[in-house]
Amino acid sequence: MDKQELYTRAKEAIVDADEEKALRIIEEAKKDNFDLLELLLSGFGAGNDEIGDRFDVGRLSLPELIYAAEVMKNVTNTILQYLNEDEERYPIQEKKGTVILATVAGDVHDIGKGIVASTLRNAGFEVIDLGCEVPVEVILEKAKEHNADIIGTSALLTSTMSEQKRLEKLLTERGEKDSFITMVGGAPCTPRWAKKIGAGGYSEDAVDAVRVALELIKEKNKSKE
Ligand code: B12
Repeated sequence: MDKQELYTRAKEAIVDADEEKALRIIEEAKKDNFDLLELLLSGFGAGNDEIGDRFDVGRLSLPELIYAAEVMKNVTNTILQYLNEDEERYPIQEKKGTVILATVAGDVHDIGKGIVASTLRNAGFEVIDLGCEVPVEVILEKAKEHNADIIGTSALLTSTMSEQKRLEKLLTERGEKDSFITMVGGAPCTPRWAKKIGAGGYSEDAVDAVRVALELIKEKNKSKE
């Protein structure tokens, strides 16, 4: 099957909130040995963008958005489960470090964070996923408890991005800025935003998140020498 055709069908399945079709596409892709992570991000992900845009311009109601998002969440979980079982493509790695991940307070969007958790785990990080709507104070407390190397926060709403800034401020106030590497992500975040608030890193997607995390850990270990 043609990759582009597969991605178009994946996008349509999310836009139509057709879970049966979506799961069928995953099985077909698996059988034909397509990269399931890429299918998730570029195929089904494009459907997610489309429903977001339709919601934005009033072509989709909130219940419709919720319904389609539920399909996307199940699709994501199915693919992540397959990826976690795929030891050939993702062999067990030596431990690279510990990451605390959370979606910030006031924000329930957790699909993207879940994907980032999975790619980081497959790359050898121990990931403690605190879920969504997590206050920065709790994030910091957990980071200390687990002696984390990296704190990654996800924000999908322009109104909740300020929590990422609050985390940096809290770290500075407590004199703990050098204790943790911070990474920010979520659709409204940009490298500029990360720089502005003083976060250690930013990445646009779950694949790049691994590259950035590995780089930052390497830098941290070098500065310890
Ligand atoms: C699905 C969805 C929902 C679902 C969420 C379900 C869930 N469990 O996550 C539901 C229906 C619940 C929902 C609710 C709402 N939503 Co909504 N939602 C979306 C939608 C369509 C997709 C988000 C998504 O899952 N994307 C797919 C994932 C894979 O992408 P991602 O999250 O960006 O993650 C990737 C990267 O950003 C990065 N990444 C993510 N996190 C992190 C973290 C780190 C550390 C790193 C390094 C990288 C990283 O890697 C990920 C994988 O590649 C977006 C539109 C869009 N295109 O973003 C709107 C959107 C985010 N929602 C929006 C709105 C307005 C809302 C509501 C306020 C609607 C309402 N009136 O109630 C509520 C808010 C509820 C709340 N308090 O949080 C707006 C936000 C507008 C704004 N500028 O703030 C958007 C942009 C839609 C729009 N165009 O209007 N939503």
